[in-house]
Amino acid sequence: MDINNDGNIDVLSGSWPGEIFLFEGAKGKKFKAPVMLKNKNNEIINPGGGIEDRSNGGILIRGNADFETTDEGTFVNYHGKRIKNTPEKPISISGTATAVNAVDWDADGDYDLIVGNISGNVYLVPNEGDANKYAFGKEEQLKAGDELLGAKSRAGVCVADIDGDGDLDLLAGGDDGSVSFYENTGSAKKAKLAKAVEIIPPVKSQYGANTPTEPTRGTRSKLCAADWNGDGKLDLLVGDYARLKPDVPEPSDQEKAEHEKIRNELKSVQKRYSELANKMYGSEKEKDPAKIKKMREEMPEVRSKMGELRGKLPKEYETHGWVWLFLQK
Ligand SMILES: [Ca+2]
Ligand SMILES: [Ca+2]
Ligand SMILES: [Ca+2]
Ligand SMILES: [Ca+2]
Repeated sequence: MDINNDGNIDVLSGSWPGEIFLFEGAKGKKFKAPVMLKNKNNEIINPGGGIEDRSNGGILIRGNADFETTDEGTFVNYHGKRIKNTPEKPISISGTATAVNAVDWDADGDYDLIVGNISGNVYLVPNEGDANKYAFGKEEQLKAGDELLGAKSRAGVCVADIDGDGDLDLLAGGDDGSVSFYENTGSAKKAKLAKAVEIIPPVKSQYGANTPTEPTRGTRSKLCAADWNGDGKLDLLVGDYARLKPDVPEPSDQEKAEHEKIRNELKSVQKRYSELANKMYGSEKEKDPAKIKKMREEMPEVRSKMGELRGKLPKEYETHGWVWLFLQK
């Protein structure tokens, strides 16, 4: 899609924190460094994200935020703000896991954004500018039927005219691997989505000894509609998050004994890690600055040791992102 109509294709991406990243196209099929997309009030767009005061007295930030530990304490940097983490107001950080589509939702000639997030909510971010210069307005949550659209969590949205009647419909992939269809029963200029119809069923995740040995459909469906076989009907490509048992020979008895030893060592290192984390950030907070300084030095060593030991153990599973093709009948 060319979001600013300058003849260069641009790329938009949702993210785990939830901000929408624009990779603006430049000449020669190059892309500029990504920037977080802002609305016309100069606010960074992250539907469902932001700062929330929690009932336990703490603060939850859903978005692109980082902890920074200094001698003055721990801070969180978020959208240019610096917030102190205190025992009275502890800060936690999470994300909204957005998936974004740029489509002309109201058929007025410019790209609007349709954004799904981890809560299963789907938002319209209307473009109140024009095809050459976007200016995004306030997001609004879409409805399906007469109620707010509440897809299954991790709404992997895809907007396209699925039924070929001239208006844009919505598809939402779910955390459970399912795909739901929301037919547009309004018009191209004024969309009205019907209630969800599940068109691809959920999958059952298999763990441990049941981890699949062949590629098997996974969870967190992410969608793309395209006419794959050129019959005039849009087909569906579904990306996933799946597990697969690694194709490696059974370890020998000697290897098994060695693995057991490593697992035990790993357990004790993990225990030390929890102790440190608890004393640095958790309920048993250490007050002595000298001790805190020492722990801050030990933490990365312990973390790196855990990584080293894990690397020596055989993997129980590999994660994959398969892509599945569903042809429209
Ligand atoms: Ca462009
Ligand atoms: Ca539009
Ligand atoms: Ca349609
Ligand atoms: Ca087709």
